[in-house]
Amino acid sequence: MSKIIMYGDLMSQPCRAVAWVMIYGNIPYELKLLQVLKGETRTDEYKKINPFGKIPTLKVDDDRASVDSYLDWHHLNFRKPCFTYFVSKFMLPKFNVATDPLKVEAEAKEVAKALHLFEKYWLVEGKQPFINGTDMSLADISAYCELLYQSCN
Ligand SMILES: N[C@@H](CCC(=O)N[C@@H](CS)C(=O)NCC(=O)O)C(=O)O
Repeated sequence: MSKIIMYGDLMSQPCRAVAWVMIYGNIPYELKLLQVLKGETRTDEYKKINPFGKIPTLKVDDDRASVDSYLDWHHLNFRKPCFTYFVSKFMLPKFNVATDPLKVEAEAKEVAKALHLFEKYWLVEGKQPFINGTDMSLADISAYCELLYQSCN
């Protein structure tokens, strides 16, 4: 396996967590420093490496990397908007709880945004059928399960 490259800033908690794993695990890695406070995570150049402009980013020579990356992204960026909308649109009305139509409309827009990002980045503009390219994984099924209940009524 080639050396892991980590793009990060050690003032970031998630970056320090990864650095600790490297140190304690004696895993050779190269740190490419990016300073968040100088906006170095927001440049077009860095967004070619991580389109979300976040650190840490790990470059690893491993088939599981895209699955792990997706699952990290999934919970706050895909599941959260899908689940929030599902609760307002389908669950609350079943229990006769009043919902604010404007809020539900805003939540539907968040689902649409998440879907757009999902297709654009994780399915590479829809050019690949699965998140890791060719094989279905937990990442794809996790996304599918969130989408499936969007068609409940
Ligand atoms: N691992 C998570 C969170 C990582 C995170 O929150 N990183 C912060 C630094 S602690 C960051 O990249 N901030 C830069 C920015 O938002 O421009 C992700 O990739 O979404």
